[in-house]
Amino acid sequence: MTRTATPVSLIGAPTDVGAGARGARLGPEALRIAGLTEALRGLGLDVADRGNLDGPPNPWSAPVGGYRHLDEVVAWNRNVMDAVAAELREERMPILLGGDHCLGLGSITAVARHCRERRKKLRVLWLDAHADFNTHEITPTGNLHGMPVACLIGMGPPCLTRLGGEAPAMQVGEMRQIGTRSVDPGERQLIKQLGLPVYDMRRIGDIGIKRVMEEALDGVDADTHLHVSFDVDFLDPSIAPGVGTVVAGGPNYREAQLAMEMIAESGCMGSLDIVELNPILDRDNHTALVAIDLVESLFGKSTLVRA
Ligand code: EXY
Ligand code: MN
Ligand code: MN
Ligand code: MN
Repeated sequence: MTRTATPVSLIGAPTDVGAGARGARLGPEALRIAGLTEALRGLGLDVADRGNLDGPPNPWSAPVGGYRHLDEVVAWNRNVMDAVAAELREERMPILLGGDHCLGLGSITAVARHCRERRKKLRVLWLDAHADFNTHEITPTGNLHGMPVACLIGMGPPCLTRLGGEAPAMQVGEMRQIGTRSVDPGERQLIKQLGLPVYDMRRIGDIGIKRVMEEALDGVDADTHLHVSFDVDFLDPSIAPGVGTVVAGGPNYREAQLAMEMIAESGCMGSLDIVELNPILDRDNHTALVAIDLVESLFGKSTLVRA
């Protein structure tokens, strides 16, 4: 099966300013050392590595007004948004290498604006153990990697919700959360109140990952830009221990791979985040290797052999 060389661009964002543990800042290098570029080139992709973005250091200080490191998170997300937007303008697929998941705000703000400009529909698949749907009033930690989804749909300070110039960056109905299994009380209430589409692990247990992915991808067509925000803690910790906020009871390798294969078969993925990899908590870079394996399935590796 010959593949046109889809142009993809790696963007490193070495920061953990939004996280509750330090170490995700080493994620971009861990992915490069684990062979991400070679793996994607091996699938016939045209890979450009744009290197690492710059941004303020992690002050490692206490929350102020319910936010930890707000100014630093804004600065990093602005840089991420600009870098992702530049690749989309070049018709290249941005692959953001985190870094913690607060960066999903800048990445998806750029993608949503691109979709508006190109009159494309947007669908975001948020693969994550967590809902990341906290606000400063209800957060248990003040860590902004637990808030990007709330900010994206317009709940948060203007410096975050209007990063791309207008709020909300996206509609709640454009989001599908998959793999959720750790939700705070305040988040649970907000999810119900706003109708955030969540396919949690209980739903996956009830109907299976295949049916969940069919539903989550329902309506995704050639006019849709599909953004995948892959928080590596989506995976069960037994296969991906190197993350900052492990939660037992996640998808096993084959379930995760089937999810990636179905995304690949949609042919609509236009951008990707790979976040929350924390090499400090990993062993022998194992989690980076597993993440790359699954990203290869996102680009059709494990289904190439199908007739
Ligand atoms: N819900 C908890 C909080 O808001 O602090 C934990 C959030 C973890 C977020 C990680 C990135 O997915
Ligand atoms: Mn495009
Ligand atoms: Mn997350
Ligand atoms: Mn998570």
